[in-house]
Amino acid sequence: MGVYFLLFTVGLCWAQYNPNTQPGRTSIVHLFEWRWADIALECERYLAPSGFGGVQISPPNENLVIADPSRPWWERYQPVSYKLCTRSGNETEFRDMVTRCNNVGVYVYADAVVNHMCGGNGGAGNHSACGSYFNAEKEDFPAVPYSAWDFNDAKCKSRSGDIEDYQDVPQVRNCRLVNLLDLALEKNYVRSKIAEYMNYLIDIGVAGFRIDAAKHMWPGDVKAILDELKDLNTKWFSAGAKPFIYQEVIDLGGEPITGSQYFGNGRVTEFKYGAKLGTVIRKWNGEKMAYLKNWGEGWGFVPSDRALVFVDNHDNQRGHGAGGASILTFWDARLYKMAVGFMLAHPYGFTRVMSSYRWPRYFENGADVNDWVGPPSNSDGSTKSVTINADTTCGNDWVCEHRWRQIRNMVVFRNVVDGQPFSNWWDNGSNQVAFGRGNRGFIVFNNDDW
Ligand code: AAO
Repeated sequence: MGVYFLLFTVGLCWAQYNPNTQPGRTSIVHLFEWRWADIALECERYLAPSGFGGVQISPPNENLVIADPSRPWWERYQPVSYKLCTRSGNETEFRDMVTRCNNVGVYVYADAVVNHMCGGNGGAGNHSACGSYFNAEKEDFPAVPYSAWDFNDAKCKSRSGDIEDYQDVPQVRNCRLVNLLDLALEKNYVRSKIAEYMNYLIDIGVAGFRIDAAKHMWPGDVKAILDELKDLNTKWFSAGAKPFIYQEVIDLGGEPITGSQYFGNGRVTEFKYGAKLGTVIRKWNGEKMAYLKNWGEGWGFVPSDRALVFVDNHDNQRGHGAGGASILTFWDARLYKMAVGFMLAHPYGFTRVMSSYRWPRYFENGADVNDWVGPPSNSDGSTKSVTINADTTCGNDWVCEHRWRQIRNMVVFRNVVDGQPFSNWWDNGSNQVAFGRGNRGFIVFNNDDW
């Protein structure tokens, strides 16, 4: 009895940190901007047989359709309602995707954009993805419904109403992130509308959530919403399973808001990971792979069981968000494979592989002027399907890093060595390193030019 009770309490405490992936499946992949129909196919034909544990999807709720620039990827981060209707697909297609992925043991993690609605200037020339009426100037979103009472304007103390100073905690959490209408999450009504949306996704069968812009919400407000969430759908998950939660908190040090403030709610995205690993693999600032011997908490990262890690994400692969120039992406394919290989071989954190599309990257004065370009699309604005070439790579400008042979094989490696200790480190004092994972795996890296 006593033992049962202990197990039960421990189980509850750890719930939201557990990715809910099937045993022996240790990574998820972000299929950025993919259509639901393509994700369903990819779960069945590739992700399940290759041992991927799950998929992070782009925000599934109705967004602002932006005309200028034309259909940027970031329009998906401007909610208009919680209807499941985007250029990735409608609700029928969403349900079909979740069912088919779940049925082959590959689970779905939704990107939850709940800190805000669309930009305050969201009217001019723009409409909503599924025709829901809204008026951004009046903060009127009848399809939820939210009205001006449900936003934070009165609480924000910055001059412009936007976040101007990341050293000012109330400002970061009460003001508008790049002019996005900031929801008043201390209101029970707003919390309940968000929980209702997330519970709708849970009922359909999702396994967890990336919480977008968590840094811009008070940890207690996030907790209040999470406390209203249901357990996962028992059609696919064991009774009492909680949604996996990972919160997007950019903490590179130097700001008063830290990742650790959010541990009570779930895991956090560890942005230092990709920034530092990129610096090491690029050999910038005198860094070398030999220094990776104490990679993980030894580098000042959050505890391993609180970390969601990645080499690049949809923001910093194109200069948004944070991490800077050191971030490695598919554009630097050789170094990128080494970085992703290291991440997947090393036991630290829960790993997310990025899967991107190619865009016409073009630098002017050090900045990519095409950082806004949306997914490969047809002339009517619809997203192109992901075609598969004879050699298993993807067509139509989908990069499909997760299908790169070295990356796919390292996803398998991580599954095989799951639970085994980091062991037998060797290095040459420079950029040749090797280590084992118990008696199950051993890996060698040579990033010296000899
Ligand atoms: C678009 C337009 C805006 C327009 C707005 C509304 O670009 O001009 O005002 O619409 O009409 C994405 C895009 C945005 C886009 C938005 C909505 O990236 O460009 O705005 O959709 O369509 C902060 C947040 C973080 C956020 C990141 C982009 O903390 O949450 O900015 N990421 C998520 C998503 C992202 C999305 C949103 C949130 C919004 O992943 O795709 O935006 O839903 C510092 C802070 C970070 C801060 C960065 C960037 O970082 O620490 O918290 O991230 O600045 O502002 C060094 C420092 C590092 C610092 C960095 C950059 O590295 O060490 O700490 O420099 O200064």
